[in-house]
Amino acid sequence: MSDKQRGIHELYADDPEAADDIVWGRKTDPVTRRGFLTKGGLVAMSAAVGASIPFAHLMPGGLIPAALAQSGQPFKLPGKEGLIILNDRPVNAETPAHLLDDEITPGKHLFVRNNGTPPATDNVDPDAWQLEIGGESAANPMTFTVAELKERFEHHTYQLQLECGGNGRSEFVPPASGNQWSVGAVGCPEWTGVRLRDVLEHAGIKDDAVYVAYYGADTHASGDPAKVPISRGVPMHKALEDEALIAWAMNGEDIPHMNGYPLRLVIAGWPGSVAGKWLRKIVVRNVVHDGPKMTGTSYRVPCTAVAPGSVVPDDEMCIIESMPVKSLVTFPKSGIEHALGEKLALRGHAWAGDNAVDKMHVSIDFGATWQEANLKAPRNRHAWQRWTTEVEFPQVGYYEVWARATDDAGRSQPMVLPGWNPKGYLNNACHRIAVQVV
Ligand SMILES: Nc1nc2c(c(=O)[nH]1)N[C@H]1C(S)=C(S)[C@@H](COP(=O)(O)O)O[C@H]1N2
Ligand SMILES: [Mo]
Repeated sequence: MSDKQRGIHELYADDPEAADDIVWGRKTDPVTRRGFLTKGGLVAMSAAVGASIPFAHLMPGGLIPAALAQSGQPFKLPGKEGLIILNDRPVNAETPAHLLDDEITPGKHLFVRNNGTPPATDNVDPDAWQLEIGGESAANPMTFTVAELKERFEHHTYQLQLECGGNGRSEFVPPASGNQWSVGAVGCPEWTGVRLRDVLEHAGIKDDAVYVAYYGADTHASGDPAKVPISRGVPMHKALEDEALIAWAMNGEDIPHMNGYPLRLVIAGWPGSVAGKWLRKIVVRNVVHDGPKMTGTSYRVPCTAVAPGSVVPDDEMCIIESMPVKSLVTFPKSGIEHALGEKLALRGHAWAGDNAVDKMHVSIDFGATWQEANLKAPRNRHAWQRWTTEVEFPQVGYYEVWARATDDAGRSQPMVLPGWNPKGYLNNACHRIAVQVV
């Protein structure tokens, strides 16, 4: 796994043909070294360079289009726009804060966090896709097609926020291994599906049930078919809440392939890792689920604060549940120039795991004074909340706008990095942007 952000050159430097496959789905002919673009790959590359490519069939495999190589612009994953690729195998990509400005995150701007290799697009047939319900605490194990789920259970639509537990990891000192997310492993699209609760109750939940977990159709990065890349879960009370969905649609359309097509769990407010993509199987467990990435330092943090760099005994590590209060400045983009004497309009989103956000403040003087911003109610529980305000600058120069949310339990975001933990989870320090007043 790479330690820093990967630009297109670095990605191609390692293994240009693998990079080609990841970015465009382009395969290289072993004899002629010509690249073969799939139709979708050609569309993606054309969109990225800004025009159709008449001689695409003559382009060598592994070649970075000069339009991208020279502009240094972030390159494109099919179906995604403006994302920054942090790792190529598996693909992980985050969204720059200013591209998260929409109230409802469009599919092209939703981050991608893969622990293994997604099922190949050609192998996903939504009509044949089956979801199995099992586990020792499911009274009547059963299987549903997507069509059966849609027919048998009531449909629900909620705007639900997903945030990777490691969002913000890049700031930890000493550094934590894993994808070096800055602030963009978060998004809040609108999801449509059936309630996990309705499906589980249909299958029958035994009295001894304590946990619900998932298995997806992705495969382990090692290629070993016996290994599962990730299988996580939540306690019953979280699995049975109204907003926990088995979803087939995002923003009224099919879920993007990289985000779990054709079926995924959406369980909001907890680390995104509980929201299983390419959903194949749900298990009702009579123990706390023990699948890959449930144990050790994965999605677990010291139960009480430890000194940075400590080795924490296993029995002093606790599974992350609700994510902490956090916010983003999504407008303007960091680094803008702004004219002295004009008010600067600011806006962003704030969220607080299972809680709601109660207050939002901004500062232009490195946190010495704070001004309260307007804050909207969420569309529904577990949706992020829009905040807006205006600030005025006293003279020309370099400023930072800092944003700080407070949840309904009175907890605020810290200004600096919160509690260190071995894998760098739960960094909810204030987001800041640079403004040059001229
Ligand atoms: N099957 C499967 N589900 C998964 C993952 C995965 O690798 N495989 N990654 C998880 C993690 S760690 C996160 S943060 C979210 C990310 O969802 P997204 O890629 O749609 O943004 O999916 C979760 N569900
Ligand atoms: Mo994650």
